Amino acid sequence: MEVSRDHPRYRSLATRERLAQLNRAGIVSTTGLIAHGRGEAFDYLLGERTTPDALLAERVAVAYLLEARNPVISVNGNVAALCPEEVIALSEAIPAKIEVNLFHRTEGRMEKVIRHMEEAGAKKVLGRNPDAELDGIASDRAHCTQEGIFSADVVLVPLEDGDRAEALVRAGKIVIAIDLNPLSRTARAATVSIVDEVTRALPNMIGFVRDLREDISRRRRLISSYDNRANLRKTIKSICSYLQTAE
Ligand code: PTJ
Repeated sequence: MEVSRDHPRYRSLATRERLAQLNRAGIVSTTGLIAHGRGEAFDYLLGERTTPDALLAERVAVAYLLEARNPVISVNGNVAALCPEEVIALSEAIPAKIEVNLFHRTEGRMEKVIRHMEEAGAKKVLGRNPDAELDGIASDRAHCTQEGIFSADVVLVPLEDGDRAEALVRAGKIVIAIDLNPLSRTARAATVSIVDEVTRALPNMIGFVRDLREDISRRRRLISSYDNRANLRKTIKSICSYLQTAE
């Protein structure tokens, strides 16, 4: 379906259309469409903007990624569909590895999502040959690579399910979530919870890499002074005050 550029909700409709197309192509799962709708609802409640609390979390997340020994960006169907170029740009800026890890995993879908990332310009995408398994995950998401997620010290997980976020934390990793729902299990479990839309969060983070790359002491100050629980509480308060002022 062609979406008119004059429509007041053009961006939202065009994104939905893209996700629907990539669902037909086997890249986005059907439940990925439902997850997107939930994300849109939370984004409305946030005023469809990046809050100051999200900006702080994005800065702290970049500080962690720059400090990491083996940082990995985990990519699922929705993320591959929404922002492949931004994932690649962030992975090159840090630098961090990219690994595809799917909730609804089939060999065919893994190949399609990995190829989609490669066609967008990714030079190396992990996930084709999983040789390790994370403990404590009932789903196929446990399969991962030794080189990537399994040995990572910092993992960025945009649009994650709660089980794997908790398992990654239990495995001793720093987990950075991007999730529009500040009440989700993922947001509660993560070390840094970025409550922002993924296509707004990643460009901000790419900008922060430039600011923080040379400034080690500022990075460490950001990390040591950050309180994720307090930041999530502020986000929930900003949703409440936005709702009170919205007409
Ligand atoms: O591609 P697969 O098979 O790995 O499946 C991916 C999904 C997203 C279906 C899977 O990871 C899943 O079921 O996730 P959940 O548990 O529905 O969680 C997704 C979270 O991401 C929800 O809390 C949504 O509010 C949030 N979300 C949805 N769209 C966005 C978002 N957060 C940031 N930006 C978005 N665009």
